[in-house]
Amino acid sequence: MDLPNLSEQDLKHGAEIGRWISTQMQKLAKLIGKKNYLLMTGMQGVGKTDLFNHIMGRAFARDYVRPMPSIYTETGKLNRSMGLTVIPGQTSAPRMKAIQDTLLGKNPPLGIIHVVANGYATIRSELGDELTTGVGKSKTLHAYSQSMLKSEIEDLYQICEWIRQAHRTGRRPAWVMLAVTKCDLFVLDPTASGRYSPGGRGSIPERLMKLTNQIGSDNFSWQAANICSSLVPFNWKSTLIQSQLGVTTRNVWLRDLINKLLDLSDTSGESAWLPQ
Ligand SMILES: Nc1nc2c(ncn2[C@@H]2O[C@H](COP(=O)(O)OP(=O)(O)OP(=O)(O)O)[C@@H](O)[C@H]2O)c(=O)[nH]1
Ligand SMILES: [Mg+2]
Repeated sequence: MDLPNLSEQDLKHGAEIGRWISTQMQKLAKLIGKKNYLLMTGMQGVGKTDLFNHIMGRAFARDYVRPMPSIYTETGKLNRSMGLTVIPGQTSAPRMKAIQDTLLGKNPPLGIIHVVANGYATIRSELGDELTTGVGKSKTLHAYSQSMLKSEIEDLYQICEWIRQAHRTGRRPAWVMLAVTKCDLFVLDPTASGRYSPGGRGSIPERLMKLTNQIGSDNFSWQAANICSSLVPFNWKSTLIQSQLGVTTRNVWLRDLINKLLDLSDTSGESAWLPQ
């Protein structure tokens, strides 16, 4: 087989991706030994790590620093018998491969928490060229969020397809919790709830309904929950959106989400950390 002509830089980049895949796979291999876990998915910058840190209680530490883009899988325990694993939302192929391998592997998760953010996914300047290409070229917040919404739909469609395939050989994942995060930024937007709620009409609820019909409602269900984590402003170019919710609402929503996850996991008798 002829090897392609690779530059020094290509080789360095390839080695980085290779190391990433190998770490990912080692973590996934460990997971195979753990029977019960939930998987958190969602595209880059939607707020997975921040939500994970809030669910785990880590975000309530005084010295909590809001997350940078994740490179590695993040893992924790929802309670004594239920793990929680977050797959980083990098746009690259290794991320999709990690999700595919987890869902179609020997030990798929019991349920999926799929995080969406109504088009408010964050692009970080640390990622350099993302700001000058694709969605990064959007001139207005409206154009930016429309583009991000389109990506959210594509992302969920792919995951739905893998869930369907996973059910050909087993019964997991048994449910999807659509975590509609960053709600503090769009709580007053009347179109947002219809976009995600089970009774709503939009590509996302329609795709999840279709998935339920494909798999059968005895074996699969989905629901949506409004949620938020760090209550910080969002800005795109010259438009700034302020956070419109307080910590009390945030904590109530968070507690409700944790309880729902425990109920769905059928481990509600055991107490997890709960915000007051
Ligand atoms: N206003 C507001 N900002 C949030 C919320 N959740 C997350 N953010 C911010 O959104 C940015 C991205 O959050 P992350 O949790 O790092 O996103 P991620 O999905 O883990 O991103 P990757 O690691 O790149 O996949 C951070 O600056 C967060 O502080 C939220 O509920 N409300
Ligand atoms: Mg992250």
